[in-house]
Amino acid sequence: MSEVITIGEPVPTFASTEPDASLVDALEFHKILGGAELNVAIGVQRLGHSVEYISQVGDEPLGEYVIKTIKAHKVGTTYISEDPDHWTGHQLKQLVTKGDPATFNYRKNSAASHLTKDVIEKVSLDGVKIAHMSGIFPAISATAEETFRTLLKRLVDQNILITFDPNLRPSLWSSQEKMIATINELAGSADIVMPGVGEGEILMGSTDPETIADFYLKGARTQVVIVKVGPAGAYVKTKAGESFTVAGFKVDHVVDTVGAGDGFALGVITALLEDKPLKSAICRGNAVGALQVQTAGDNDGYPTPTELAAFYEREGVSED
Ligand code: KDG
Repeated sequence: MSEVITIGEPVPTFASTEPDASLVDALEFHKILGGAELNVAIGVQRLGHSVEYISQVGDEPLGEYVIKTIKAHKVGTTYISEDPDHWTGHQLKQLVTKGDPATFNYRKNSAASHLTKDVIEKVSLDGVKIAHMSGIFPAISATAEETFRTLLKRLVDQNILITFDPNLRPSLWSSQEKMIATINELAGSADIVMPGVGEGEILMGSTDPETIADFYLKGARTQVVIVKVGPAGAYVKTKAGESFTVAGFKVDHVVDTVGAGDGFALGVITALLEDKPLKSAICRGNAVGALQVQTAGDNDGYPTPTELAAFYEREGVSED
């Protein structure tokens, strides 16, 4: 039994250690583990909550590395299968001194892209309070999309609270039209939708947080839309008509932006698990995002409860 469940593709990443070298020219890399939904799972666990991660890896060294690392993070591995016929998807990542790093995915035909829906029937949802879903898994193959939809249906049928992060990865989709149509449709099954303002522009053509929120609030199940507006924090609107902005934290030195959105999601999720009000949950989302961008690695900055409390103290902010 776990409080949180998520499904995704783990992404062993070869991260360049040469500042601003292109992925072509960089010669030295170190191996880290990312994957948006896995990042969320790692951070949820670090903040003291139990979580299961559904996925599939190859029966080769990268697959073994993934399972070993996930176990070390104490994230549940009950629903991670091994596929003897396909390799674990992976990625190259640039090291940049400014802006977002370039990445390149080796994920076509990966083990996770062959995860079939029969695994979902075996998943126990007993005790699950929140399911975190993102737009990446349905992008990686038709099989993965079917598996994702099978899980989504079970979650909806059992009335489990669903958070959804569009997590746009255009290079993984067969076309931009398919990406937009699928993500906008899937979002309607989530209780809480968390797009970034830049994603809103691509998905529904506006950079105005309220317009983006109104668009996703039309979703059948959606009760809350949280639009991430980068360092400015997040704009929130609920189906009941309440709206507010929660300011972000100022970060003097950004080391790596990757994993900030996942940090935001896990901050919101863990605060909701602790019955915090929505405003406090958004504040925690902003805090975890701010901590994450100050470290290298896709999930290294996610805090323990003690580290989170120390951050709030330094900032002179109270979550409640
Ligand atoms: O959100 C962070 C992820 O982007 C990263 O850890 C790996 O690119 C990745 C992905 O698509 O999951």
